[in-house]
Amino acid sequence: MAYETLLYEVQNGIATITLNRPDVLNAFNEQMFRELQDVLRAVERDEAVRVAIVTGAGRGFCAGQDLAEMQARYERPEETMSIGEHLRSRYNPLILRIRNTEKPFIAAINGVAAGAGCSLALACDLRVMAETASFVFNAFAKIALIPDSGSTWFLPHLAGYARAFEAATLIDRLDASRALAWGLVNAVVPPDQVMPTAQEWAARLRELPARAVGFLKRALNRALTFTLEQSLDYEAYLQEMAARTPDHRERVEAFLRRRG
Ligand code: T3D
Repeated sequence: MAYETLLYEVQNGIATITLNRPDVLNAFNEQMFRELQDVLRAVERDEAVRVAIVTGAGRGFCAGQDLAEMQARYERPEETMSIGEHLRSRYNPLILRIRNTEKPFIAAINGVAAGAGCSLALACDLRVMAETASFVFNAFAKIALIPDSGSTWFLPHLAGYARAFEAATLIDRLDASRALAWGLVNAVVPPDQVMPTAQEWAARLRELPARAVGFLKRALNRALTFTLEQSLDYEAYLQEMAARTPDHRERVEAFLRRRG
């Protein structure tokens, strides 16, 4: 299927989703929500897809909500939904789909990420960032909103409360080196190495047993809100299922064969 606001391709088990509205730094509009939901469903359902990469076309990763479209909504309030409804029906399902699918997502942050564009990056399981890229969390504050689409949750979990508060208020451009130091990204590389690095990670993830990676993702996500007791119990539950996969037995046998 051809999309207008994004590019989607699957090669050797790796899906690449490129947000493609470069003139507005890949800001989200209504069409992009529809198309993104569609490709996220495709990633989830297509058994050939093992890993997904999200990136942006041009010099930006994603500038968050398209402000021209937001303004247009305000000009015809009788026809459109409230901002709360907009978040619940557009952004939140995207974020939850990325977090809840068992397939790993990698954000290849090629350029600036602002507002909900930051949230999209933080929802992914791994992030590689260009050394020239930056996060603009205070884009929300600058238009008198609060961080949304998960940023009030992701930021303190990844960077701690004080840094989350600082990022959301005082920092105009959180550069790549600070993002790395704060644990917001896994690696910072020269701009021309962003996609190759994401692809290399994706290729390595693709070689791991898919169910085990999926169970890991579920366990780590739950651990963020669980007690130790709950995590121990959930690990035991998921491990039962992991141990029943053919991959587990085969890999144990293969290990022993190599030794024997
Ligand atoms: O609707 C709801 O449900 C609520 C959800 C809210 C979620 C949110 O994301 S709220 C936050 C929305 N995003 C922003 O406020 C970011 C606005 N953009 C910026 O602050 C800056 O553009 C950046 C810091 C991201 C980058 O700055 P810079 O100097 O590198 O680029 P620029 O010149 O400002 O932008 C380049 C073009 O992109 C420019 O268009 P032009 O002049 O070349 O024709 C600019 O207008 C356009 N652009 C950038 N961001 C947006 C945008 N157009 C529409 N919406 C944008 N968000």
